[in-house]
This record gives sequence, structure tokens and C-alpha cells, in this order.
Amino acid sequence: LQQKGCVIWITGLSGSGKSTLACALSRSLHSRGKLTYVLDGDNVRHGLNSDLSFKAEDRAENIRRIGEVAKLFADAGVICIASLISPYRRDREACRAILPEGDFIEVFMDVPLQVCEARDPKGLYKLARAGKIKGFTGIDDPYEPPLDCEIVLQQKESECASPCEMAEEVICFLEEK
Ligand code: GGZ
Repeated sequence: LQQKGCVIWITGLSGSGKSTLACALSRSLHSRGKLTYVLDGDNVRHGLNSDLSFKAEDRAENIRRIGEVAKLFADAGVICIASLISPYRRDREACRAILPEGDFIEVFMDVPLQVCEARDPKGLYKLARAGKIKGFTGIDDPYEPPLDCEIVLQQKESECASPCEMAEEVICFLEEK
């Protein structure tokens, strides 16, 4: 296997397009003969992390476990794409710290809350506004944007890059490395 593993860590609000980007990125890398694996917060919470809630300490544990699993994949030479809200900076930094320098590529889905809320693909923002979900990120729970990450993908109401275009941007970064 002629491939070096790494972790592409996609962070951002619910509805910011993390899973969509992860999927587009994975496909695009596959078509170039690369081995990838997607660890999606929402999916992993159904299995490995089904014991965890959304309170801060459980989110930290969710992120820690996904970070450790992502490291195992990277060690095996796989490009591991982790997509989860990961709202706390220190939790993301802890994942970065367990990987060799340069092997943790943080991608920030920089999408305004209003845009995510207008999309509301699963109706969760509506439930959160109605007080039916407590501690929802962006509504009554914090999100700390990265201060210095590798890639920022900005999306506004007016112009919106396609998932393929965003995936290309990430791949360009990988190729330059
Ligand atoms: C945030 C929540 C919550 C609360 C359920 N806050 O957009 P989704 O629906 O499909 O993805 C979200 C997912 C968040 O799981 P993560 O593992 O990515 O979160 S973290 O990194 O913070 O541990 C959302 C849904 O679960 N969801 N309740 N209270 N998102």
C-alpha cells in the first residue's frame, strides 16, 4: 500500500454540511485510488458511543474516542475522515496532539447559524427552539470555532460551493503537503 495515513477532522454546527463533505471527499479520494474511512459522529453515536449524551463531558469523551479510533486508521495507512460537531477547541486540540505533526488536518465548516437553522434537515433546530431538545449546539450550547485550522470552508446564503468543489479544495491541500 503506497499511502500515508492521516486524519481529516471536519468540525462545524449541525447542518453545516460536515457529513456531505465527508462523503464527497471519501468518494473523490477513492476514485484516485486512495483508501479512506469516514467516522461520522451521528453514526458512531449509534454504536461505539451509544452510552454518551450531549453534555460537555460526554461530548469530550465522544471526541476522544473518535480521535483514538481515527489515529488507529491513520496508523494503518488510511485517510480517516472524522465528521462531528466537536464544539470545544480543547477537545479537538487533544486529538491533534496524539497524532504526528502534520497528520491532523482540521477543516472548519464556517456556516452561519442562520443558514444551518434555515436548512434544518432533521428539524432539530426547530425542536431546540421549542425547548424540546436541551443543550443544542448553537442554540443553548456553545460552539468554539477554530482559531488556527488548516482549512476554512465558508458558506453564505448567497453563494454556496458544491460538496465536490469543497472536497477538491481539501484534496488540493493534501496534494500540496
Ligand atoms: C448537537 C445534537 C444534539 C445536541 C442531537 N447538540 O446534524 P445531526 O444531528 O445529524 O448531527 C448532530 C449530531 C451531533 O453529534 P456529534 O457526535 O457530532 O456531536 S459532538 O461532536 O458535539 O459530540 C445532531 C444530533 O447529533 N444532535 N442532539 N444537543 N447535536
